[in-house]
Amino acid sequence: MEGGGRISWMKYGPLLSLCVVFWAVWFRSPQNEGLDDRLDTVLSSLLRAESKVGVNNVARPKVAVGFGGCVDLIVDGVSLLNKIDLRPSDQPLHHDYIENEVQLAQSFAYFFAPGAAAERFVLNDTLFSELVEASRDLPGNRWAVGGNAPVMAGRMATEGCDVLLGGSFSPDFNDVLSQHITVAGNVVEEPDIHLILEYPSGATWGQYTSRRANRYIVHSDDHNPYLASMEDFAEKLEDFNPDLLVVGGLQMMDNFPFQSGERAALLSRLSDLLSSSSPRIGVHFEMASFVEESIMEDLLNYVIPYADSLGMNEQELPNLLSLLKGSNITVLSDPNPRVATVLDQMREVYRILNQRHKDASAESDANSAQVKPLTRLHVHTLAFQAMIVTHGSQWKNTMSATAKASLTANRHVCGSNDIDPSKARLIMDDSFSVSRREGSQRIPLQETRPVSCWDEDNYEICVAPVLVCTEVYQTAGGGDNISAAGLVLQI
Ligand SMILES: *[C@@H]1O[C@H](CO)[C@@H](O)[C@H](O)[C@H]1NC(C)=O
Ligand SMILES: *[C@@H]1O[C@H](CO)[C@@H](O)[C@H](O)[C@H]1NC(C)=O
Ligand SMILES: CC(=O)N[C@H]1CO[C@H](CO)[C@@H](O)[C@@H]1O
Repeated sequence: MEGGGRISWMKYGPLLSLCVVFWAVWFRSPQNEGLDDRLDTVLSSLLRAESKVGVNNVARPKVAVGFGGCVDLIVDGVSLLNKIDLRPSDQPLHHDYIENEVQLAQSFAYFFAPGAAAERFVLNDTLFSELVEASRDLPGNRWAVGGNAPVMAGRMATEGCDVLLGGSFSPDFNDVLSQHITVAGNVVEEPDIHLILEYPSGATWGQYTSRRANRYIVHSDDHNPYLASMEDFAEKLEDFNPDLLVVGGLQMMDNFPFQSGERAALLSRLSDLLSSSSPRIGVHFEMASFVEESIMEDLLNYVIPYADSLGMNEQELPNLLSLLKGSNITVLSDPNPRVATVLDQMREVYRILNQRHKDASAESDANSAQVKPLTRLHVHTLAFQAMIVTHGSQWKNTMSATAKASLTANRHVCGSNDIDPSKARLIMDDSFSVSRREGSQRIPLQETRPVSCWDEDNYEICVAPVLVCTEVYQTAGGGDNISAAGLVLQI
């Protein structure tokens, strides 16, 4: 597919240069002012939508979040590869996991050019340590609390929740967590390290140029795949009595060399935990970059049937959908999908999962494990946020939550709580079609009411444009911050 990409570049190169010139001229013209006004209006309208409802700060909502966590070492991806002298591979290839440098170069090249988020297990300890060592003294590197669960927990604590966090951390890790977070799990001496190779839009590595900012993550965890904190978490859960239970971080089990049956046993234990929690408690599952087909099957059996709510990005949505339709995993999808495409995929995931729920409930008797219908689906993309929420379900304030998710995307990627319109850009079109079906309604993007919500079937859909950050501080952890921010207004 890369070959195809190059050919079209050659063919359309001259046309493209012309467009770039136009673009540059246009941006220097007075029209630019109109554009700035528009952005300012969208920003102030989103802020207004976000502040319409607040988190209840008196009785702080209680959220339990599992599992695991790590220390993120964040580096500029291309600088790291250059430092270890890894030459760009002329064979971009997908690998389920990474065993050597050649595979790393091929896998990185595969995702870097389109700018698609990816996360891979490194089976080779020597290679992983070499990468970490090389990153330690790379200029501009940063260490941060990482892992889906701690990031979501952190965001929720910041937004006014009390959090029970399931994970095994080192003592100094515990010290940097918010005072509103209580940890359930063991203490470990050596935390797992995740190496985050960030790259901005337009970065080059040999013959490759990235089409959007994103990151490629490598890890080689010893602790996280075993969900070691689960028992302690389950025990503390009863007393904690949360309003919401959030599960993430399960991708650390993807392609991990488990003993036979080990993973299924862990996930089966998790499914007991989820199904035995009070039906009153909402359960949210945050998807991630999964490539192993059997673990996706396990998720469909052990986790997703017990979740009321799912969160995912534009790569994870088509991946889940294709599996639900009986096809193979999709490793790479369009990193900049249109609204209509995403909404159609969301409707289908919603329909199939709820049909499965109906079938499962019809088969089982009243005493069997409590499977739940899907009542909330949140998809975060670079250009927009989209949510489906079932009418009459427990989820409140969908419009404001979508606005908050959208603002959080900019806050996270720019690394600042205050949004600077001069570092933002609207990339969603002036109007969008609600479906790819012919004759579908088009909805204009109104600057003064940027979040569009409408009813369909038995649910409401809301779509909000993202003020895409143009001076990227960090993309990793974005989905977790965004998902968590959306959830806090809905409980
Ligand atoms: C693991 O990585 C090291 C360092 O890059 C390399 O020398 C070794 O050949 C790799 N092992 C395997 C099994 O590929
Ligand atoms: C889909 O998966 C099956 C079974 O794992 C495999 O044999 C087949 O080659 C895959 N097809 C594609 C198009 O990747
Ligand atoms: C860059 C950014 O704002 N990310 C935030 C995501 O959430 C974690 C946990 O709350 C924060 O520490 C990060 O600052």
